[in-house]
Amino acid sequence: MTDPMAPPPAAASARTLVIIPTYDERENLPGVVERLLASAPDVAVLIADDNSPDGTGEVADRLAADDPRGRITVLHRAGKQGLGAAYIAGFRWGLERGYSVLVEMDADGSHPPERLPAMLAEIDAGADLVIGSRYVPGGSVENWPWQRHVISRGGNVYSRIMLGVGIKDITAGFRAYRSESLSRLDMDAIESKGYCFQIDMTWRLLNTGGTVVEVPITFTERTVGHSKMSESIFREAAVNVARWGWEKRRGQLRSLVRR
Ligand SMILES: Nc1nc2c(ncn2[C@@H]2O[C@H](COP(=O)(O)OP(=O)(O)O)[C@@H](O)[C@H]2O)c(=O)[nH]1
Ligand SMILES: [Mg+2]
Repeated sequence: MTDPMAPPPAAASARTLVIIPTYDERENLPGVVERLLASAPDVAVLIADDNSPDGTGEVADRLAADDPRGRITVLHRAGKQGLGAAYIAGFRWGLERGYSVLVEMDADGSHPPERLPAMLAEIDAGADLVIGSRYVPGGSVENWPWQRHVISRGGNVYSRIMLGVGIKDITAGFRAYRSESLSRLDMDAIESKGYCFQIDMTWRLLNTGGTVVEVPITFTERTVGHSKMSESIFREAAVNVARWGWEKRRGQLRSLVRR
């Protein structure tokens, strides 16, 4: 029998770790962390810095020291190893410490932390992965040149067709994962570095039976610093997505032939 005096079970969102990877974001980071803690005061924050040459690591240390509630930790990593590696290190750190929800958020201000409570509500409602989506009704992108729109939209349409999934914004980087579902994925096998990391994680989650919900956000391109998006990142995504789509269809064909 349950103890009538026991407190009600805490919402999953009460044990949330927000992981913020940084590389040369000293001017952006303080404002983003301030907005985040104003929108979701009970979360813990892990800043994963790859020894940024501009001193972002020290800025992060100062933010951690100045937070009266001790909510901020800094993971100092040896050097630039890409977004995917920083997130995997952050996920491991969070899983070891028993957080029930792990959130990915950029440091450049493009992901609105004000939408995090709506995203965490979907985790509480049962989703395994919640994507802060630019391409569902109510979502949008601000301050992008037309070329960037074409690449992002094109990448999503390409992934939908190749992988045969209905997710509108599979490359999005503002996400919340239920830890239980994340811990089932073989993170050692992930080699994707750039955007592909987001697609890779989603694809693995779907293949383990996980559910995905998209919550609309307004994505606002950074005004300070520069994007680390490059042609090699783009190529990595194009090649891997084609390969995963092919492997899936080959598997389907084989099982048809066997029948
Ligand atoms: N730790 C770490 N963070 C990175 C690395 N590359 C990018 N980031 C961070 O990942 C986030 C997204 O990167 P950004 O350059 O804005 O990519 P974009 O939004 O796709 O243009 C930002 O917070 C970056 O500082 C990296 O190699 N290591
Ligand atoms: Mg960005």
